[in-house]
Amino acid sequence: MNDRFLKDLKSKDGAVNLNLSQGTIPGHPRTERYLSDLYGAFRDAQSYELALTLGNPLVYAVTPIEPASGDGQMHYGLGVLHPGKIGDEFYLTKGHLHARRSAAEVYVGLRGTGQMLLEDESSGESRMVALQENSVVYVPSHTAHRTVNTGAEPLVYLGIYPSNAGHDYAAIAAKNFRMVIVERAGVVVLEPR
Ligand code: S6P
Ligand code: ZN
Repeated sequence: MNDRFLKDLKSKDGAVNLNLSQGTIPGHPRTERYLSDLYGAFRDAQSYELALTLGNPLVYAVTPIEPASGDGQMHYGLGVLHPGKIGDEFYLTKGHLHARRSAAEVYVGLRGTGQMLLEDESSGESRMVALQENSVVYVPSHTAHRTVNTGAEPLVYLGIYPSNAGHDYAAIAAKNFRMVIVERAGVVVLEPR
């Protein structure tokens, strides 16, 4: 009997149920990221410092589900990224590369409107791809990825990845993303940092 089968037997129906209005998975702990956790992520440092003097809101939370680990196993996480802006930049996630660079990931949009900022590690080439309800975004291997909420309601999504992908936040903290996603005259655009 493998781990997964044992866990399924312990839950009522073998399924994990998402609460899309809250962006939570009832019964599972989540990791919360507040504005103060996003030091250095926004281009506009002055607006970031000013916003922090007014409060420290929850920007996003992730509920990871790790049924089993090891070769061939999968993990996934439910993300909820709240709407908001710092200057003209939309609320965003820290972003990361996978510690195991060959690990790709599939994002499934469940609610809200946003973009994924994707940056190829070796060429630095960037693009934004819409992430919204019923859309699927493939994050290739060797690609830094950050989620951005460009809408007025919470952006809720699943990220599904190999169990051994790991997270490398240090590489992003050291040099950040090359581009930012901002609003210009009501239009969401990609601009150089
Ligand atoms: C994990 C996956 C997502 C992110 C989530 C939060 O590989 O990409 O579940 O963890 O979007 O972003 P971050 O950059 O804080 O992990
Ligand atoms: Zn990832």
